[in-house]
Amino acid sequence: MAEIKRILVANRGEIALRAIRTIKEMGKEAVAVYSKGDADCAYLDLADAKICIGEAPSAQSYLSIPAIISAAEVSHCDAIFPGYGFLSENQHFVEICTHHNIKFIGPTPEVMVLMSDKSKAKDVMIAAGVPVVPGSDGAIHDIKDAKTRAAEVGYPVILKAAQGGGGRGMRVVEEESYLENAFLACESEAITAFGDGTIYMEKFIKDPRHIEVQIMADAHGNVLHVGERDCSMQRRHQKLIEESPAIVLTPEVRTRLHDAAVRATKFIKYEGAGTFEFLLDANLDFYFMEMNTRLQVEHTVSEEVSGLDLIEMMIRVAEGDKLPAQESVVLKGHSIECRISAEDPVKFLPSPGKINQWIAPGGRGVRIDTHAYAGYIVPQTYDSMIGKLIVYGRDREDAIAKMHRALSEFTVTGIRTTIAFHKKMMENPDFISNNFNTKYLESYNG
Ligand code: MV4
Repeated sequence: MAEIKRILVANRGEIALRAIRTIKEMGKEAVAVYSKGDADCAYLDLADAKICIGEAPSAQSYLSIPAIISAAEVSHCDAIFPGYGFLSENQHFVEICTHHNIKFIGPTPEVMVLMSDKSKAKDVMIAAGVPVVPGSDGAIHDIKDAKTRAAEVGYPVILKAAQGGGGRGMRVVEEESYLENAFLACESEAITAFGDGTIYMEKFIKDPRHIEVQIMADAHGNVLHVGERDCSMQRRHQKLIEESPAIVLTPEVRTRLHDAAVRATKFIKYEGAGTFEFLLDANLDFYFMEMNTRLQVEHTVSEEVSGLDLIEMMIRVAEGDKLPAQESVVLKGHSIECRISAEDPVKFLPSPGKINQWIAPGGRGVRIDTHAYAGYIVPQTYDSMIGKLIVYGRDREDAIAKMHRALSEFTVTGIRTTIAFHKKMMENPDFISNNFNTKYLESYNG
């Protein structure tokens, strides 16, 4: 492994800008790629070069392996930073990068594939000694098998597609009479959506919290955790608010959670940034859910409480550098992130268009990661998230106060945004008292 000099940023929007910033700070060169739908994005001019990679639809640009590889070749990049989404978890892309002598800043394709099969990932976690939800121990083969296993596990159960994840391809089954239909529906949905009808079963955990651990691993077997995040404030499997630390945890449970994630990372010989997602039940028992083999949107709150730049660490690890000791990672204070989307704040329907006015908050403890500005036209082609407002405070109360203050300063006109939703949430007694779980927004009516 050698020094990386020029990095192609294979993504768009706020994360592309976020990566360009770190690359420049490291004294390296950044090459931006853009689709015809993003040609007017101002951040492209912050890169050392920009290359058009195709038409606005992602399939013809950000998801096109030939387009991205060609861009890296013609611009003489020695590495690619994938960001999240798009090609970030595509094993073929990683293999092709390697064939072209371009360093993919992330894990190996083998571990990526292993973690993409949620049923296999679960088996690996059992072998690593990480707690998992009791269930079928591997795939279910037919309805008879499903009935036997559900009787052992106890209703309610949840059927999950092995290739699912992020909430796709799941079915909750309350009692045996619903099992047959649910199994067949889940299987055919999985075949349609993922080309693989493999299904596994788990005991259904009621009203869980979503807690995840940020990890970082180098090529020498050193593994760090960068604390945990509470991402329970979600709507239809879209995270809206994330924070670190998860104050619901006791110090003892927190330590066990971090240890489990580090143990798992070492067991699978992981390299780069990754996240272990856990379900946390009302007894504070945690269970491995899935591993994300990429940097996530909400990595920012972990950066705030640790003072680390996780993209810098990813790049250094890709260069073969050794990670610092766990003891050097000092987690302090509290950070909250609100995802700002071009959406109706009540119905959450996309609201693309031109931003007329953009008055961003600032001041102590306020960070905004966004590629948006006054005059920017939010395209309808891509995800509606246009930025992230992140605050850092002494403790959760201080962070909420800062977030409320920052949201009050934030003025965006021309499009609708989720700013109003977040402002209400910062005044919501359940949010303030940390009394919510992943189901909270299903019954919430503003
Ligand atoms: C579960 C569960 C309850 N019990 N598994 C949703 C995303 C996918 N990764 C797994 N998910 C769940 N798995 C068992 N055994 C509840 C969910 C779940 C959920 C989890 C995290 C955050 C939000 C959620 C919303 C609905 C369901």
